[in-house]
Amino acid sequence: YYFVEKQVSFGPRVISSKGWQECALWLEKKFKTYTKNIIIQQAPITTYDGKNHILKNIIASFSPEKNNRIALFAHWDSRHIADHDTVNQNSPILGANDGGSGVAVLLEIARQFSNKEPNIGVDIILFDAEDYGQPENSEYPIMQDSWCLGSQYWSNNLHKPNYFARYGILLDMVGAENATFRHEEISSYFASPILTKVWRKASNLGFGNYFIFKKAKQILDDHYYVNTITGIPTIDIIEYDPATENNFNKHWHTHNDNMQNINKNTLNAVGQTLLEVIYNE
Ligand code: AHN
Ligand code: ZN
Repeated sequence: YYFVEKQVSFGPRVISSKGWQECALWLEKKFKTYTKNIIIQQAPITTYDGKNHILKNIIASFSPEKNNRIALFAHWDSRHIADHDTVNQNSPILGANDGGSGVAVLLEIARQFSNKEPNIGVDIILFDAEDYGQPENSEYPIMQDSWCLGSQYWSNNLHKPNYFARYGILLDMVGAENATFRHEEISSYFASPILTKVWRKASNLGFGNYFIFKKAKQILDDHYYVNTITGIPTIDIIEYDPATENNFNKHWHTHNDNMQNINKNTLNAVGQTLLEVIYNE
């Protein structure tokens, strides 16, 4: 919870902004207290609005010498607009849940690993520029693959030659009260056994109210590029809300995606489940 709060304290983390720069430095510094194996991947990108930036993917590795490894992913940027809000659509959002929550859980997992190393190697990979996708009402020409620029870059330019992981887990919007996570279609297609493993573990731990054995329609997210480009079977743990029109969290891409949208029990359910999965590998 504190790690979400800290990220949000920098303000919106939109690529090239002051909040983004300061948060990147803090993330790097924080990860360095948990492992000495940090890689910052930088690359030029052009977004759908014709702007040029240098993206930063932040990678923290545990037991980098081990061949038997898994990868954990989240995006650390926040959206540059509030295109699903009714007010102030042109100002950037805090992204406490959308961005902050996944990173926070992975920071806590890194902190745990610094006390007790798992048997397998683990790479924690924070993608930049996931959320700079082209809005539906955009006046710019349609740009293909405008979302998930950091994961596209990493998938095409792995941080180590011949890098491979047995499987990957992406966290996206894992912090809201009473969130539910379902078997999303792309995850099922590429990594069904991993879904089963994680959801079973969650049930055994008493988190069956969060991890539900039901299907959800496909979501274009970072795991799509990881699966299709790298071949690392990767699932997406992402909130599915049957009550909203888009089935995302009700505060998705609005200014209400702030600390009030964050719940400690949900963060705990996700973090504890991942730790149990990883320490049992
Ligand atoms: C689309 O809206 C196309 N994908 C959702 C990916 C996303 C945005 N996750 C968080 N913010
Ligand atoms: Zn988003």
